[in-house]
Amino acid sequence: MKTSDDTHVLLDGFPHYPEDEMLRRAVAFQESMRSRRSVRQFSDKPVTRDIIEACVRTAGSAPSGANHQPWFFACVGSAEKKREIRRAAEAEEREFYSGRAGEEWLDALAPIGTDADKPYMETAPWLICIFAQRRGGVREGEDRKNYYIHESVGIATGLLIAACHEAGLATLVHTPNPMKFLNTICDRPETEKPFLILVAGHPAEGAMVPKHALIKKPLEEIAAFL
Ligand code: IYR
Repeated sequence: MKTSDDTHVLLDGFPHYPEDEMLRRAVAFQESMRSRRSVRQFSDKPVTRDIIEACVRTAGSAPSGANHQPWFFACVGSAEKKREIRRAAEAEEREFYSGRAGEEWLDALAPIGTDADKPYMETAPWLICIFAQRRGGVREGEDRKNYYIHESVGIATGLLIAACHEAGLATLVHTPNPMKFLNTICDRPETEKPFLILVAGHPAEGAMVPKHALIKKPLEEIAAFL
């Protein structure tokens, strides 16, 4: 085992719980996440920036390839920018729904009931535009190759969604394709690839969710213990 030296420190602050407490916490988190839904009807009720900042800090704590943290979260709250993003996204979505998607894909989406109209992109208080960085490094200004970029940004996004849910924020993963317009609107360099948009806010009163999304595979179907 490593001992403390110039490059390592002792694992500090890691929580240790009695076994019954471990199970209680695991089940409590599972219960909490069980009420997470992808929401497509948002309220315009504001959400303060400090709540979003805390959630993004959680996302930024994710493990990543060589700890390069190859992500950037452009948190868009300005009405004009949200409108610009909605316009550009809807233009792509119109192409998608009117042919680009193909029959099989549209068939798979039918039970969710989505279409090219995305009014919630303006109604929701925040659009968190997530970018993946091909190059970077640990320290500001570094220009090194990044590794496992999609895995890393995917993990960070998962933590962000969980953090939002814990804070009482509804979210929607939105991926218009292509999303290159986000670089211009969010003022991000060409070397960054838009990963997805996370819509965040309070759900609208009376918001509906598709029954299809309530079907979750049982443990036996998603896991094996070998
Ligand atoms: N981006 C489109 C289409 C879409 C695709 C998948 I896969 C979904 O799970 C949901 C929607 C849209 O947002 O409508």
